[in-house]
Amino acid sequence: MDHIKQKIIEVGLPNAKIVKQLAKEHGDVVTQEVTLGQILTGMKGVVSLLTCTSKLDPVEGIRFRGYSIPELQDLLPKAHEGGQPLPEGVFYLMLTGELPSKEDVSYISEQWATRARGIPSHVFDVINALPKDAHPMIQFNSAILAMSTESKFRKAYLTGMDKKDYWDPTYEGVMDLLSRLPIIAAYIYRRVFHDGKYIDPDPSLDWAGNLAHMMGFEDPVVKDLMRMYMVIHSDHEGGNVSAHTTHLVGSALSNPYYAFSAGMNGLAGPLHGMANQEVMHWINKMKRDIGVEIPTKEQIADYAKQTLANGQVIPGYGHAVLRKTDPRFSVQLEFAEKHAPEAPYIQIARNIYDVVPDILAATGKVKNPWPNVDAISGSLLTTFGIKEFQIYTVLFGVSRALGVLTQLVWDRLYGLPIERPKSQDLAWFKEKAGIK
Ligand code: CMX
Repeated sequence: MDHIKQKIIEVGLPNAKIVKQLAKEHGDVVTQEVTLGQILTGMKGVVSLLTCTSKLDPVEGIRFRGYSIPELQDLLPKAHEGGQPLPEGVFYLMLTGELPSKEDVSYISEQWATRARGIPSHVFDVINALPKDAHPMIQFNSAILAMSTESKFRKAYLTGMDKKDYWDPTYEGVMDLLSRLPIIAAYIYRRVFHDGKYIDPDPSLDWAGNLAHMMGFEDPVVKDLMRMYMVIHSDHEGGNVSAHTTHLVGSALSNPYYAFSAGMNGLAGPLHGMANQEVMHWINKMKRDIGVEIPTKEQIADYAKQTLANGQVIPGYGHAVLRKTDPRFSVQLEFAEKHAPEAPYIQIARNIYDVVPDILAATGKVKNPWPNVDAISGSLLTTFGIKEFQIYTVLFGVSRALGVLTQLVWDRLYGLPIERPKSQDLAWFKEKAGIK
């Protein structure tokens, strides 16, 4: 048995026992009261999920199995001295709860390079059947669904396996899926934006370095940017739309491809993962409307106020949980300051950061006026040559797979049941509020 599976068994089975014990012997413990307001504003703050891969603190930001992003930059193995951590490392950490060695990370890189070879040809036929101008997320999500013909979970399930072993074929499917996503993403990118001139994977490269290579980027800085992008977007605990959807659909024992593609349909919403594209739309429209290359802070402030007056959101700002600048924003700004501080889009992103929080705070209703991960990711990618912003959410999706699919393995290890919250009609809400 592969050593990662062995590790999952060692760590996972005792925890799975505890989860069962909690549900059975402590099921009547009251954890919190839920208000009408919470139910009607998207269940914010209502603890209703068990997720161990990462935890989001409103002020401090995300921690992966207890480690902050700066800590991970120190502790995870890198492709080269002084570079960014490898996404293989954060995957290992989320999956096993332990920091990986260099060998663990190389093992995962090799596993993914080998498994990537198995994409059936009909997956590319499905992509090619779509119009080239279909949004890349439509192409990406369709390809993921088309790959579910390969589901090892489905095959194992049909043989009538014991439910305590569900996690095993789920893990196999997750490893297959993760290995193939960069190829699918790069294929869509080259199909849509580079006349279908495809570039073969280089099996000697790491997962994210290979993605940059297959997209057509050989600059070591771009490869490092891709590694950072893949690490920081990988997970944001369990309640965000892409994670929660993957979990919910997976709770019906749908195979990992079904569950993940459902999550990706949620990521494609402009309030979630497609905000990175929306930010670039907003910036470019502002440049066009004002007629300058780099709007001043005053021009940005006026434009932001106009956006709000038009009843629109300022993309890249605000968050359902965070109440401070997102550390995923800060780490990207740091990268930009190091490699391209004077690039026009970096100057614009910095100027927006200087003026927009005060404007949002002044509305009195925005709970978090600070930038989230999407406020600068597009500006950074554009600066380094990945200018086609319709691909940004696909890249987010490739990264998010690391977290939500790890969560799915753990859902199956814990034996979590089908999810089924209760709904009520308006009469129930009125009665609770004492409205006649
Ligand atoms: N611009 C304008 N208004 C905003 C705003 C923003 N950036 N962020 C919040 N608001 C508004 C909300 O629309 C809401 O208005 P109404 O009361 O009129 O409906 C009010 O402020 C209160 O909202 P909130 O409780 O602060 O925020 P929510 O938890 O409801 O929503 C989010 C969170 C992210 C959807 C919201 O901040 C937003 O729309 N931001 C812009 C889109 C964005 O960047 N999304 C990416 C988030 C990160 C990710 O998931 O990838």
